[in-house]
Amino acid sequence: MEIEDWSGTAHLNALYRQLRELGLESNIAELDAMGFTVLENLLPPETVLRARNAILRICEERTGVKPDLDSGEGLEDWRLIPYLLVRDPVFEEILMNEQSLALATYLLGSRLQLSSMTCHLKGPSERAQIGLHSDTPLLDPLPAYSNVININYALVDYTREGGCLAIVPGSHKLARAPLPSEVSLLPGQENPNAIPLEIPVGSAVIWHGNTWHGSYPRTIPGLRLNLAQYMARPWIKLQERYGRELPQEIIDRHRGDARFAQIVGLNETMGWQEDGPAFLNPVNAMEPSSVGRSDMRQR
Ligand SMILES: O=C(O)CCC(=O)C(=O)O
Ligand SMILES: [Fe+2]
Repeated sequence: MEIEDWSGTAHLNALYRQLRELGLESNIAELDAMGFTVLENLLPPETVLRARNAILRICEERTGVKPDLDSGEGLEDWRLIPYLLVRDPVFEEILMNEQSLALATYLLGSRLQLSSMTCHLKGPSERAQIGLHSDTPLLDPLPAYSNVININYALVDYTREGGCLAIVPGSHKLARAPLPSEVSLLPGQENPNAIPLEIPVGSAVIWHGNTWHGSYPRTIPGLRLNLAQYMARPWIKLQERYGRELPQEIIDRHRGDARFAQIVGLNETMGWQEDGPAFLNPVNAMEPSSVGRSDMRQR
């Protein structure tokens, strides 16, 4: 059927038409029914390579150790490498991917924001699992709609023995986080409803904020690299500091891009101080060149 400008779905009509044009209608059906969907081969190999190199470089800068991609030497557990957006332009490119953003917007609404961009860098270990959990913080029961979402980019081929992402299909409808007895992905104790996402490098998995997920231990040599682009409705507390904390050179690179400004919270109106919000106090208005250095000057 044709999607028209119906008033009852005013927030959805244009987005639905965009999703259809992008060929993503079955992905939204999968998100609604199963709580997750896969976009195969979304990132070109050259982008994957740049992201991978950047993560290993950042890991070395922060920890003094650069684990070996092929052998895994230097990392016998998993380690979170956070706050990637500000450390290499390749992450800005991935953030603005049209397909994944369209699906994220379907789940979170047009005012979605980036909460964090991290890598769960995993080396060989029998025990280094990330147990099953839901990414929605501090809500019990969980609401039917998504308050947060995650886009998990495979920066190496994902296999079960390689420590790939695990998901429990349909768990978004349970409206609760897993019990301690349901979280394990370790051999012999695995939640029987969990499935491995065995997908080629460059693919992305997107899930509803309630969906139970985690990742298996890596039992073969080498590293498992992901890129977790965690996004939230704007009233959820964000994990990393963007907005006016972003380096000026990143702001300059995206000058005039209203969508980027929205996603990294350059127009964030909350968090004012004694002078109150600028939209109530024109004295606070600043030059456009200071976009991103102030919370509310762009209105
Ligand atoms: O290891 C993984 O890929 C899962 C990461 C995860 O739980 C998350 O990004 O919320
Ligand atoms: Fe998670």
